[in-house]
Amino acid sequence: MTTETVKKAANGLNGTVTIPGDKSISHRSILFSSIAKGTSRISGFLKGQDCLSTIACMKQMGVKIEETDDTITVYGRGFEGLQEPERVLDVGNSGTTIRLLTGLLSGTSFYSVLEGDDSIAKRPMSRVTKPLKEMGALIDGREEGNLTPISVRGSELTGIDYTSPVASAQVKSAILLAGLRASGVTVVREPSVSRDHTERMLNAFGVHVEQDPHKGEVKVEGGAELTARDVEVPGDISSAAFFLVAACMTPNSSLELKNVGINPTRTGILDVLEAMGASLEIYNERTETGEPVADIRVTYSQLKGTEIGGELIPRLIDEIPAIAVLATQANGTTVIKDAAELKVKETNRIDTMVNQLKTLGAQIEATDDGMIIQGGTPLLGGRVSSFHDHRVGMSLALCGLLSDTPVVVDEAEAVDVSYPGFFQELYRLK
Ligand code: SPQ
Repeated sequence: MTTETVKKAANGLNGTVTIPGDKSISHRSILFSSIAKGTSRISGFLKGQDCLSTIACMKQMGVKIEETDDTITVYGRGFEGLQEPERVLDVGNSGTTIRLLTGLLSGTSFYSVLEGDDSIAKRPMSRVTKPLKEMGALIDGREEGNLTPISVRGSELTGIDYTSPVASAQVKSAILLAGLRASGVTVVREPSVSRDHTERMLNAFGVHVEQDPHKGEVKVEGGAELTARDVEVPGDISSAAFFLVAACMTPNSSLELKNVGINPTRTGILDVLEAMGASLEIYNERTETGEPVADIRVTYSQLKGTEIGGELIPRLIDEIPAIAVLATQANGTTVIKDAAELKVKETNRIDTMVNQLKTLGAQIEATDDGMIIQGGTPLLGGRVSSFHDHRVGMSLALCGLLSDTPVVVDEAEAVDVSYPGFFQELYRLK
């Protein structure tokens, strides 16, 4: 177990941070280039544990993938080029890997088994296995296919018209990946629009995905083939979030965040920061492999509490732990609702954040679908744990920037899942 100690940043945080590659887009770049025909070169790839798990799984299926310091080269041989893995596919801590792979494996001609770590063993899989079974997929697992290990025997699939009860990019993507191998058309509808990296990247690989964001609907036709192409992965706004929050709440701070993905399905945190009165400048806007990217300047200012819910939630779901920390420092109360999905992440992020923040002096209460945070509360030093949840670990670390005595974060190695080098970067900016 690794422990990190974060001390007060009396002079604020200042400097430039180049944001590491987007985790969601990095996963998809490996999956899609593996089933495409031809060679794809991926730059800006996030070498976090989760994305390395996706690479390891695809290699087990016979895909040749070469890694150098700044490029990943994938030699795709088409969907038919995938081979039956000899051993269980280990997804580590990655929900994205297991959910998207289950969809992709459903339409193969072979047998495979997926499992991961203790956290993956608790995360619900029926949200993807249920619709996939409706398409004809032969899937099993504990609790009738809800829990790992998950076995998939590849089979003939038929397109479906599926209305998902949750706004989830993992559900949508798993069904679309199966839809590529199914006969007929596959339609996925969701209550509000989740991140659309799968749709954008499939389009970039030559597959026509029809999107109607007003209806929350996407459509793909079976049989479409992917053509290899080079991919530039933008920086992850979910990683930038920790520095956005750090600068907003630590007096004397001003940070320049370079290379931040600003896909509108992910920028809920920017909307919230603006509503709270943050000082943000977004500039140098450009597009990389169909994804909007920009640089952001963020400067300390006194913020006010806000209410977060509804369609905003899928656009900032992974940033809620960091927003909860920020809300302790705003004037007034912040209410986060409609976020029950937080309960099925790497940990139950409502309970973990509420319990851990309370030990640091925060006035925060859990609700059924979110939390209520009283602002203007001084944070205290103390010992907390990430509970093996990368976003919890990084969010709690930010509290140490303000507390008079240090915040000690146990199980700090969890951050390697999405942001290797996070603590070094945080210490460098003081
Ligand atoms: O991959 P994993 O473990 O599910 O990662 C998380 C995270 O915090 O990094 C969630 F725990 O991000 C998900 C995100 O919450 C990544 C993701 C994707 O790449 O498609 C989509 C979201 O999950 P969901 O369940 O809403 O589809």
